[in-house]
Amino acid sequence: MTNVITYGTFDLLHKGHIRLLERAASFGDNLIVGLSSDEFNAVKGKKAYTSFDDRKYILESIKYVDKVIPETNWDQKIEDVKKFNIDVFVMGDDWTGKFDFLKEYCKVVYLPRTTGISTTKIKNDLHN
Ligand code: C2G
Repeated sequence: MTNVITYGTFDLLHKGHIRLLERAASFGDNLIVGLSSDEFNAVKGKKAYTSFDDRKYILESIKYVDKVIPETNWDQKIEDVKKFNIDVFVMGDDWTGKFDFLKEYCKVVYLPRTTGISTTKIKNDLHN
């Protein structure tokens, strides 16, 4: 069994998120999502509209997602890769290079982001 992991906030879920999850899932048999906690979002300088519990509930309903774990800090990835026997780590290419330290433990893949959509764009468009 090939295990895949990715991380994110996944707020105001949109096509870009789903396409990332779909492509990440295609690299293996199980996809685990490290979902940023509300507290960790504050560390990332983000404030999600939807609570962690509700974002978790939504992600767990997606057919590409097998397990959702909390992401509470920047430093848990190596431990997660070992704990869940991860073979492939996947992120959007806005993170290219940032997680290359994981190459010692698993395959690291950065996928092209979906253009034209983002949570920030949704918020801005709705505000204006
Ligand atoms: N994404 C994408 N296309 C978009 C928007 C997002 O492919 N139009 C991808 C991002 O590149 C990321 C994932 O969807 O891989 C989740 O995006 P965010 O929720 O914005 O995640 P982020 O805040 O970047 O958190 O430790 C890693 C961080 O938790 C990543």
